[in-house]
Amino acid sequence: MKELIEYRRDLETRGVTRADSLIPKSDVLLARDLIYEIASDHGHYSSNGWRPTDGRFVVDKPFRAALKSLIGSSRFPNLIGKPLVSFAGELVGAPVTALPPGQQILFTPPGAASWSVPHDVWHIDAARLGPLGPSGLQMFACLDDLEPQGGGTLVVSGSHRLFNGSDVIRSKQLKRLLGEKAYFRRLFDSKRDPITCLEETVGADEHVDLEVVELTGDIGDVWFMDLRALHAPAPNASRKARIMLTCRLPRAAVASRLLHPEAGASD
Ligand SMILES: O=C(O)CCC(=O)C(=O)O
Repeated sequence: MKELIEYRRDLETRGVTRADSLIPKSDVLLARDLIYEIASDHGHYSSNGWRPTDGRFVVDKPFRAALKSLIGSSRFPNLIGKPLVSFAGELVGAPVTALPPGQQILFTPPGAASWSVPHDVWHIDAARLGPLGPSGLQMFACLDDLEPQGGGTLVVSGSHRLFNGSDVIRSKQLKRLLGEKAYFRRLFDSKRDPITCLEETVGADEHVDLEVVELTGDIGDVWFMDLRALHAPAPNASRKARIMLTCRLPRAAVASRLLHPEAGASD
């Protein structure tokens, strides 16, 4: 484990940090095996491995519904327990709370013909809160080993530091503002050459270093991302499914405002 100060420095400068082996392996294996079981019932997984799917980020509806009901069932362990929530609070420097619906499974089947940085699915999940300051964190836990180009979420490191003025800014509006900057104009350009190597994404806007970071890691590792950071799903060009668990962990003081960002915006 790194020192708390190092995680905090990463979050401040880059908007993402990874805490290795944060969730006990026995809990993660329990969750992972339940997902494998459902995947196997739905024909996605067998003794031959994972069945490839050639669509982009596609998961069939019955399987998606089965995952949703699994996570809502008492069989599935709560991986966002007190120790993790209080660790996230220490990273933020204020109490955080798990935003409904709590823990969610992110699943991407393998089989994408190629891997490249998308141009069109970048977003933030919750509006920027202007004068209320940073909203908190989103966590992404690896429920299985996750290699590069294996479907891990992509984050523009440094993007959380841009456009933190006095206004509430929603995702669409933020993308429009960012799109006026050269770095993001290229990232969002549907006609650009495919970016297949993350080194090609290293850049800057004024004094903010920018770079696309791919969330990869070993089973039990947990990424924390500043909720203001621009991020996107990615194709899975590996031979195994991408299985992560996510949960939004806003500062308790602004959690209700995140759900209703315009309420009291002029307070
Ligand atoms: O990796 C993914 O599937 C994307 C996750 C995402 O965009 C989100 O949770 O908001």
